[in-house]
Amino acid sequence: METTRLAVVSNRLAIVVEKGSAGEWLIKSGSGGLVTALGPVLRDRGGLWIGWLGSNLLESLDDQALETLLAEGSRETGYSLKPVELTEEEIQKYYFGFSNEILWPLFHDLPSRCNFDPAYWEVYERVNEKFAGKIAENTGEEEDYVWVHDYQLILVADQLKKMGVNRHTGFFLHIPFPPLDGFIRLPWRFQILEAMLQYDLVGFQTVRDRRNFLDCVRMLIPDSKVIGHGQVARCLTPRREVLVGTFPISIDFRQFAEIAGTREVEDLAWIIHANLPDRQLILGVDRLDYTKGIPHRLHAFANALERYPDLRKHITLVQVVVPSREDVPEYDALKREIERLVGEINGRFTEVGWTPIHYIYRSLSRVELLAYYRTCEIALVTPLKDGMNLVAKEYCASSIENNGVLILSEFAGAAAQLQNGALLVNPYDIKGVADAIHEAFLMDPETRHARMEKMRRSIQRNDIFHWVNAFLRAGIAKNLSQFPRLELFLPKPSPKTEQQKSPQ
Ligand code: ADQ
Repeated sequence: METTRLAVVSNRLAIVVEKGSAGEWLIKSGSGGLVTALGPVLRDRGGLWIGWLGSNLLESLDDQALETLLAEGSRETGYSLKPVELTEEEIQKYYFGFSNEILWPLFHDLPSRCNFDPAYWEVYERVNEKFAGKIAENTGEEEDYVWVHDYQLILVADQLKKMGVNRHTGFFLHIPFPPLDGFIRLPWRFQILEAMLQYDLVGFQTVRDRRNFLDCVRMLIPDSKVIGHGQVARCLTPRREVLVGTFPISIDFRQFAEIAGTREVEDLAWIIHANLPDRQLILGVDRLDYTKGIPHRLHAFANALERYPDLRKHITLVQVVVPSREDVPEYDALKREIERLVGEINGRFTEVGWTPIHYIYRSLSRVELLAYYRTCEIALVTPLKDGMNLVAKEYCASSIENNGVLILSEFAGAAAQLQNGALLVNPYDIKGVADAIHEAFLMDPETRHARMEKMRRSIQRNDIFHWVNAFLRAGIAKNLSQFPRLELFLPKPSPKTEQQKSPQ
């Protein structure tokens, strides 16, 4: 296992290329959890990252200048970077089209938002073939393990086979996998399902997602069966044997906890609270996306202010929205809806010295983000559906005094792991979320401490490095022993959310 080289393939490359103030090109390492986790692994065993540079700005760069930039990037990251170039049409139809207008809403159980434009499929296939070509050029059958990431690249293993190229392959889906009823609406359902079965290992975030996938295989592929019930099972179809596993992604817990404890974060956390004094702060942090349930959350917050007058003047919602896909009309409409609701709620409830919602629309620096995590007494993480949701885990890791309360959607992948410490809510249940806000507001320090400690322990044990090792152990070493059984979350009736116990 130790000698196998790793080739990571994702839509975006692990670096960001930007233009500096003097018009020069600058290269920076990507900052997401995946880059942090895979960086050391790629450096240690040697490896490469294949992906799109994510920018059309590069059209103005000649080949020689691009080579120099990538060589510089490789020196900085410690592994090779192999860019896949996409044309404008490919970006529109493969990325904005098939990936973001079909797979994204369908896999998040929002089929009414899908635009099943037939022109998208052809380009999705073509771009996946392009990625497969890049893999074929840069890797070998014996020495490399090819680890493909996410819904943009489902067809890569299939395309490799169509080219007659044999590779050891693994695939990880970062977003949810839908139940059969949703999945079968996809006009290309058989192609997508068959393509997923061309990998040697397919990984999902949760037991729920894997179960949905296996249900689809059982129902749509005759004579298929599943052997084993643990974290990694074998799926047998008449033509293939594929390992199918559950690997909940995580964060670099230690790094978050360490940075949260620095002087810089502490000072900023203090300044934030000093400017919003004598109240508890509830934090919402989301990329601008309709799956994150931001309007539902704002309605729930207004409902809480209306039904629980003790919250007024004693609580402020800090809602941070990170700009994303802004040139897509649907996202622009969502932004306007959020801003209208924030204005309406502030207009309705503001009193002298207190504005209920503090709204921020921009990307935050790491220090700012951690200062908000650290200083807010409550986090409100209520996506309508989410593969995992790293914000929930980052909030807990940064709560180094164990005094934060996490209110978490039942439909976030993180709910299965954090169900013993978080207040779980159904994001569609406006009154239920409002009740949870009030419960969090009143929660005594001992209960907060006990709940947060449980969650932090679990995230620390199952951090991002554990995730990488588990996937590679199953994928490369094919070692299926010692994988614990993972938890599934199922809602139960709770006395706290019974309608008659809360004010009307
Ligand atoms: P995302 O949908 O992007 O990821 P999430 O898991 O919440 O969602 O991660 C968001 C990331 O952005 C976090 O790491 C967070 O620190 C960062 N971020 C948030 N707000 C920020 C801000 N204001 N400024 C700067 N950075 C900010 C997809 C899936 C998820 C899955 C991940 C990983 O949709 O379900 O958890 O992949 O697999």
